[in-house]
Amino acid sequence: MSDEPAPAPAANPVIPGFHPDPTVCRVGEDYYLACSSFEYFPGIPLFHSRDLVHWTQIGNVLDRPGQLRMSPDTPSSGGIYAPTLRYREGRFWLIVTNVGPDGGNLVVSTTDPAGPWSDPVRLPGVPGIDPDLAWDEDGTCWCTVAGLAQVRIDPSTGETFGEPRPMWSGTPGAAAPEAPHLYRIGDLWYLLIAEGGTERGHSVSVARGPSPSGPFEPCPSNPILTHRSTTLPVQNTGHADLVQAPDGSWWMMLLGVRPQGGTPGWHVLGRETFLAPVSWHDGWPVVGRVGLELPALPWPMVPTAPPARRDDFDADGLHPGWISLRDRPAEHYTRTERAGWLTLRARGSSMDEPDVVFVGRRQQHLAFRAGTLVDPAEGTGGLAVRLDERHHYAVEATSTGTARVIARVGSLRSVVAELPLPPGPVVLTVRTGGVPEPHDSRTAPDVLVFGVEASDGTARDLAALDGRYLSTEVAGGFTGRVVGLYAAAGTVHFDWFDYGPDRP
Ligand code: 6LW
Repeated sequence: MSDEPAPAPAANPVIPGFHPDPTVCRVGEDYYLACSSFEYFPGIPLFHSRDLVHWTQIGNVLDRPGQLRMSPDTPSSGGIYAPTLRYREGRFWLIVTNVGPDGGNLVVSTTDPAGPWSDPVRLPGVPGIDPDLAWDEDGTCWCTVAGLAQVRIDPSTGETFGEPRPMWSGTPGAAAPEAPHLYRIGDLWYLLIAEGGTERGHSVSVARGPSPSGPFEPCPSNPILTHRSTTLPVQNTGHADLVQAPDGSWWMMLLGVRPQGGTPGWHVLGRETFLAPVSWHDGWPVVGRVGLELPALPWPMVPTAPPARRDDFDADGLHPGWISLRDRPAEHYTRTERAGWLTLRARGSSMDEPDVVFVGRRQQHLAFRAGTLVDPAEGTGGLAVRLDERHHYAVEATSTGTARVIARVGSLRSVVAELPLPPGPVVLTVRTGGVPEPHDSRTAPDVLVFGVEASDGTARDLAALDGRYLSTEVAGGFTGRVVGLYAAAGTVHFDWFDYGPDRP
């Protein structure tokens, strides 16, 4: 496996992999964007860009237990949903819902989006999910939520003023009016929403009115964006936010998916973040089809350094792209026990358990390759591709000298391959492999090939598993695949982890 860096993305999706519900704001020449993170900790990845195309993760908004506590009772696809990120008078504000025990809506703020962000201010008077923040000329802060309903709030104290009031809630008969974002544009207030549900029927609609509370008149050409009933490569387009560039042009960041294989089309990377240009006609925003190519930009691109393919675990702390399940206590995830290694100490006994010690990164490429050097002398652990507790594949090494591949699909769990190992550290690998012929309506989206490279030079593939079972169409939920390291028993040391696009 090479240390060659992966190329920075210059195509849609501009933030590939499980990065749904994008929310964006601009300050001067700088754009900032946040996404949902669900059961993973730290919560809410925060990105920076200078051109709306090249995004670099500069932190996570909820990165300490004082801001975000998720117990094993927070289900997968519970936790942190759909934030709104806004800037006002020198401060960044982010409002979000924690769905689960001890949850609810909360606000955090900062002067530096890279962090630290404040402790959360809770909003017990704000119901539901997908909260939005907008300030009018008098400084009144309007919070609009899925459903739709609206209430005035003080985001610095969490106080609400009056009861939430129902308002324009999308196209009559359309499912799930949600993801509201309210903007003052010119003399009018625009209310952008998603409707139709976050699956193939997803769409973006808009209404406008004279004040932040309406009354709102729907756009005659709603939905202004949907890919429903098409065979376009990007599907489920919706949950959008608008941003204006310094040159006055308007842009939309939205979520979409890339289904692969036969019917019904399986998407395995979760909902990804796409960029689309917006034009205005008769005072309404117009969005074209969202493709895999980049829209033409009226400014030069500002590429950023590509991410390193290998993490040697030599730096202090973990890169902000590393995510754990629900929490990351130092006694279970440590960099100090063996210098230059990541040490995981088991808690849950397998990837089936909600409290398993797991740390991974989002799968961001349809074809990828990953590997790790693991020392299993004191425990059992390995390399997993995870959708949730009930949908994951893994290759692991045991202290008793075995490598094995485990497949968990729904209520079925199986050891699908086993191999005796010579003593010592071992390289565990996973990559996407070719999908077997014939290609027809039942063709898999991809195949995941798990392998081992032992210290005596033996290298072999142990199992090739159908990727459809690690897709949202099979598992349900709101997330995508995460590739990472886990401990199932004892203490397990990892010297490095590689991840990158697979190139033939
Ligand atoms: C989110 C809702 C949605 O709260 O899915 O696609 C939900 N839109 O707005 C979870 O991401």
